[in-house]
Amino acid sequence: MEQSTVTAAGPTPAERFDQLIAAGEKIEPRDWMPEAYRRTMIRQIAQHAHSEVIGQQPEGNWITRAPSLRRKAILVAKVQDEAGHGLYLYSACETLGISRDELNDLLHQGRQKYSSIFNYPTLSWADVGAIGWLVDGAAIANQVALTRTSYGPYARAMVRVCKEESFHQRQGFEIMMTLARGSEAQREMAQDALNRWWWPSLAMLGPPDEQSTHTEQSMQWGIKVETNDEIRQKFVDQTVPQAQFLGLAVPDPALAWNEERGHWDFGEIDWDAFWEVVRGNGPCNRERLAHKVKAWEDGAWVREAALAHAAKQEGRGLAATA
Ligand code: BYC
Repeated sequence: MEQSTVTAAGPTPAERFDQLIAAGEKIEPRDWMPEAYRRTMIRQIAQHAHSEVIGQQPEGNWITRAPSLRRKAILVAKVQDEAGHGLYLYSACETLGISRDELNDLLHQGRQKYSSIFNYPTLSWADVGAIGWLVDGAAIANQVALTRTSYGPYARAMVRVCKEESFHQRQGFEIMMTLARGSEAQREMAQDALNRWWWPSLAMLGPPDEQSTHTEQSMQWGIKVETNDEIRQKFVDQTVPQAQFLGLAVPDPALAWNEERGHWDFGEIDWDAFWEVVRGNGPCNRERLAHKVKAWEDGAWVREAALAHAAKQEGRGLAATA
């Protein structure tokens, strides 16, 4: 039988990439991707991983002073979860061809960012509640959207992270509820924490769409499936009724239900203050980064010992199979 000589040329790697994006399918590490897509993914996943790791510090500050054994056990578990999220995310980032050591170096040299929100101090126990309720709440609003992001390893990491973040958000809300229903001093502490964390939590979702440098391209590539402003609106809509339930006042005189839009209207965010924090001039930027670098340096002997142990085990395994 005569062999067919028709060898239909398949799509080029670039066409295949566009087809996968258009079909809403995932890009996997083995797939060809434009260099700018790879760079954007590394930037965003690294920033996310660094945020999870540095994000341990503000709440970690209260582990030794948690008001009961139960609260302490919950907080230790929550902070450990955040470290775990950082580890999944560094692994996802490594699939793009960059090592964890390189990512740490970039953070320590100030060449990669972490979220603005972790540059504020935790002044009272109520801040632990406010972080769980508002910061984890905002993070979930963003991350639920990211479960549909186009890069497979990142999307899958987000599914798992979101499950844990939902629990974190509930434990924060429960702390706030206990304080809001407690003594007058406790209620004031909860209100004070809401006053200080509300605006930074809204800003953490990124600059307004018209000032966002990456949104347009990231939407085209399916990296982002919702814009910063869309996610911010969702977060406000779901959080305002929760504040009302707690009997606490959202610190925004412009906050009003808009019947026509079916959304809460809210006031102007102070974007100059946000950019100051992003540029490194927030209340705790220097302290957070210095602590991170010190922890990395102090842990060098542990990493060296683990590597030496792994090499020894491998040597033994080889000897046994020889
Ligand atoms: N802070 O064009 P845009 C957690 C930068 S941790 C600092 O909108 P993009 C938790 C942005 O990088 C979870 N910088 O950017 C842990 C860009 O500058 P570069 C944290 C910010 O990437 C422990 C420039 O502004 N979540 O839940 O399209 C305890 C223009 O912005 C920030 C994530 O990391 C900011 N807030 O969109 C408790 C989510 N916002 O890079 C809780 C993953 C913007 O060009 N990240 N910038 O120099 C994302 O989804 C997106 O990167 C963003 C920004 C929505 C944040």
